[in-house]
Amino acid sequence: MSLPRFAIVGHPNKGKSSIVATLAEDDSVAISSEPGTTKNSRTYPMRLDGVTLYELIDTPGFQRAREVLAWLNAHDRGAGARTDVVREFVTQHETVERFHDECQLLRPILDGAGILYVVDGSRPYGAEYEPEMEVLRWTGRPRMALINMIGSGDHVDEWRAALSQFFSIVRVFDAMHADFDRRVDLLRAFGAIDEAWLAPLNKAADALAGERARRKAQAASEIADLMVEVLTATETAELKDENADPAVEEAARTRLRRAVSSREQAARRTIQEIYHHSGLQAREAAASFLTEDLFSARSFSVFGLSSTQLAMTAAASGAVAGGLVDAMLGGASLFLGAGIGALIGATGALVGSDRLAKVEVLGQPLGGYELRIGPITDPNFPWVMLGRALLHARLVSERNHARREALVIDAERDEHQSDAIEATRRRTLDGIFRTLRNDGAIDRNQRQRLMDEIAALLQIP
Ligand SMILES: Nc1nc2c(ncn2[C@@H]2O[C@H](COP(=O)(O)OP(=O)(O)OP(=O)(O)O)[C@@H](O)[C@H]2O)c(=O)[nH]1
Ligand SMILES: [Mg+2]
Repeated sequence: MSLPRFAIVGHPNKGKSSIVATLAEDDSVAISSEPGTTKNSRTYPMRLDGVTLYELIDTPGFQRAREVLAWLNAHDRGAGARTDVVREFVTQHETVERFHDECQLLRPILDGAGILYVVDGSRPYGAEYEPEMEVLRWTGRPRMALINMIGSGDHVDEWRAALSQFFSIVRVFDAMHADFDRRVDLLRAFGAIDEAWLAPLNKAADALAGERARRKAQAASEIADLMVEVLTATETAELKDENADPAVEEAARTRLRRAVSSREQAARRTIQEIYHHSGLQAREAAASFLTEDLFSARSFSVFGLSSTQLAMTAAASGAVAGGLVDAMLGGASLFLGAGIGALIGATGALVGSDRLAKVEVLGQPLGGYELRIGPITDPNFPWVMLGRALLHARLVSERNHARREALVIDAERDEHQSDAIEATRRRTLDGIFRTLRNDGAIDRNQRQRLMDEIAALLQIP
């Protein structure tokens, strides 16, 4: 079975590379508003589990289509020989600088790639595109036209009329926003114009659908691991005697906060890798809620539960007594939600760090004393952690690989995001969080339930 290969061709600066990035799920493809960004053809495979499903070939834009067409016409030997004439053109001009771009884009087509011709439907159609389409017709290869919408104008109808003179299939395809279903549709449509690729492209479409479900399960599993680890995290420090040393305690507290934050970062990287967005880390915006310090009052107010919901969840799951025990043991208050409310004015302030985590001084079997900080007992902490992880995973899963701007989320108007979690789910999760906090572990069934609840909350199809 031959591997489906597509050459993405067209005028310079019309979104060819953006379409390659989208269809190959590759966020490393060079894209810019500067015409002539792509200088040479390059193949990007779409791989799943080490198997290549199809290949996309990014190409430079046409520069001298009119001259190429004139040459082809001058050498015409009838319809049956046109592919050969195009091949002769490329062979004779491959080292000629002025036809560099044309040879680069025609070569993969002559070598068997299908054609995806890209135009910008937000700009008017013009006769200057005709030589390009005519040259492509001369190759005799299966071809489809894609109308990409870069700006706000709408010239789709005139484009459709012109393109259908040269292409049997014409589609509007938004390079930057095409979601999963649109991409799969496009693959299946191409299968319809090239019989040899019908089976492999349908297989690729099915593999992508399976992959989507697998990624969601992987993301939920990673977030479940994150929750288990951060809710049981502790730090220890040696003490000179049985009296807690405030400086030692503060240092240990800082280490605990840092450890939890870096575990969160690691989970984000894992999720970005799952969704083929490894390049995203470098593009995280500074002024985003996702980069807000995990322990800041603002982070707690945006992602956590409101004090009312915190109290109701605890009451509903019979945790009031437990909460009071927590409060006595660890100094955390069940109603800290209310305290956080009061802190919100002080943006950037860390949530009452003296109340955040359990503090114990432990005698050591071989003598001496140890200070232990953690686990974090603040009842809102799991909701903040979960809320941040869910939002990040959702944004990453939806993100198109042609986007080059930072991952930003303005959640300012969306306070207490965890309040939106449905009551029964919240009760289930609350039970799991409390087990983790109190026992330092959960059993396999609870781990599975935690993962299932997270998968349901991810809102990823
Ligand atoms: N808003 C919007 N912008 C787009 C879309 N597709 C491409 N662009 C932008 O258009 C510009 C050109 O995109 P590229 O994908 O680099 O275009 P190209 O055809 O590969 O360009 P060359 O390699 O220079 O021929 C970039 O700034 C893209 O971000 C789209 O669907 N919507
Ligand atoms: Mg390009």
